[in-house]
Amino acid sequence: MLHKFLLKYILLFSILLLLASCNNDDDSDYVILTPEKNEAFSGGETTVFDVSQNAFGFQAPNLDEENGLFFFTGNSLFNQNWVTAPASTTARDGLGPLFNSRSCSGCHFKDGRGRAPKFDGEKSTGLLFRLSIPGTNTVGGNLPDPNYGGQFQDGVIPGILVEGDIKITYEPIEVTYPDGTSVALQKPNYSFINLNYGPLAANVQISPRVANQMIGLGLLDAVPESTLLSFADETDSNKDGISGKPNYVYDIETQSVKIGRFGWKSNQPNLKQQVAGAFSGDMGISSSLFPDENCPPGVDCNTIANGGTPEITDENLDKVALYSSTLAVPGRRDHDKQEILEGKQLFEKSNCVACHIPVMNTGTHTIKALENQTIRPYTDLLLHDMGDGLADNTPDFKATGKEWRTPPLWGIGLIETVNNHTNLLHDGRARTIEEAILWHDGEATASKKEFMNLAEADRTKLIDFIKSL
Ligand code: HEC
Ligand code: HEC
Ligand SMILES: [Ca+2]
Ligand SMILES: [Ca+2]
Ligand SMILES: [Ca+2]
Repeated sequence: MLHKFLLKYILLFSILLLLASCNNDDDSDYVILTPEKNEAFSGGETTVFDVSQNAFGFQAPNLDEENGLFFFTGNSLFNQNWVTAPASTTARDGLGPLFNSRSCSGCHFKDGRGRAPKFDGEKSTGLLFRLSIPGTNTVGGNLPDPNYGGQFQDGVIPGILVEGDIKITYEPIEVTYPDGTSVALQKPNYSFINLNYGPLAANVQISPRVANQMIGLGLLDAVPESTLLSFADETDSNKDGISGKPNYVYDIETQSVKIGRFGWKSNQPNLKQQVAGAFSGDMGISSSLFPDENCPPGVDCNTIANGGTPEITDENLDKVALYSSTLAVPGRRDHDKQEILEGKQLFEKSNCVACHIPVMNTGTHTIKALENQTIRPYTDLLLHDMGDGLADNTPDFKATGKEWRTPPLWGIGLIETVNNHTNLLHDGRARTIEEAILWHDGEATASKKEFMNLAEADRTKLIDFIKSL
């Protein structure tokens, strides 16, 4: 009996061995891949391991007690709805007159990624539209549309007309892999309807942008400028088709030009200005950096009750900036599995790492917890020409109408858990990681082709690696 049993297993084992050797059709020997030291800690000591819907919402665990208290207040200013003035809650009044959302979390739901509306008229999903006309202002920024300003707002306080509504339609575009598999991409078309303040300028430039996940932003702020410049190759001197250039933008507080790091075109120099810009443009809350209300033409905003001058105090603005700087980075899942490590190799082989730079170190920062960390953000924070398909045809300081910042890929696999969708890219057009890759063009053409030439099983491994980030 036992003898028969053994024989059966020996037979099975030899068949398996045979199969394995047949499968081994490349000439490389099978090697066990191992992860790098601390590879699971994408945010260094700020990393948190949690895979719940709150995965993006944790305070960096190494934050000191005082900053922990600021984080707590910043969190509530981020989550709670702001209200129209005058109100009993004077710390949170002054909403509007024009706004896109009543709270930061209306767009960055659970500190995560926004998406395009699912139906006409769905509000505060995290997609907004920057408006501009050709030309630049005295500090190199964009000129606003004469009637609708620098951003289209589809919300308004009572007694004033809303700017209008947005309608989105999608055009299908088919892409076929060399192996014959095809994927249907969708390209968005936007129209602005029910406009209440006259037409948009004939030459208006429209830049759709979706809200980013809020994790690890202070770490990106703490990467030394010299590190970012070492990634740049503006004239493509190494002739790999990839240039990478820094944006240089206006810093309002210091009234000087600084390297840009935040926003889809690296159009903001630091988090305080990014946050103050959001309070102003997205919610109609004035601050010391943006003291003026966005006032529609023909409306006298001085006759509208405001929430103070400015509406958010410097103290509270600093707390929201601190909050935005110190959200923990989620740790990797399954980073040591063979298939994931193979996917990582394919990601390197396809030269995705030329822009999505895997690892770097932070330097000094006013927030000690962010200093001297080894981080794995998968970005260079630089601008790249991504081709006509993704172009918004809107320059932004040094960024052209075809250039976008390489977005950090950390946490990307958890967007589905946190936000219940998998929509990616600057306007949320990609419905999957695969679609996002297939939209790559311009400087990323060669890299995308490498991906498309992989066998289907290898494409899946590469995508699963990205999901583990
Ligand atoms: C109407 C939707 C909306 C609201 C409300 C909103 N945001 Fe955003 N947020 C965005 C979009 C869109 C971007 C990308 C902006 C860009 O590319 O210029 C963004 C970007 C950011 C970034 C930079 C992220 C990065 O990766 O560079 C920070 C920080 C941020 N928002 C903080 C806030 C804070 C704080 C508030 C509340 C005061 C807020 N946001 C309110 C939509 C929104
Ligand atoms: C030339 C630089 C460059 C290369 C090479 C490159 N990317 Fe990207 N990647 C970008 C930029 C820029 C974007 C943002 C484009 C946009 O939003 O319109 C992006 C976006 C993405 C996104 C969506 C991120 C998000 O948060 O929405 C994924 C996923 C991605 N890239 C994966 C890859 C993979 C996989 C490869 C290799 C096959 C690759 N990239 C190669 C620059 C690059
Ligand atoms: Ca206001
Ligand atoms: Ca407007
Ligand atoms: Ca180059």
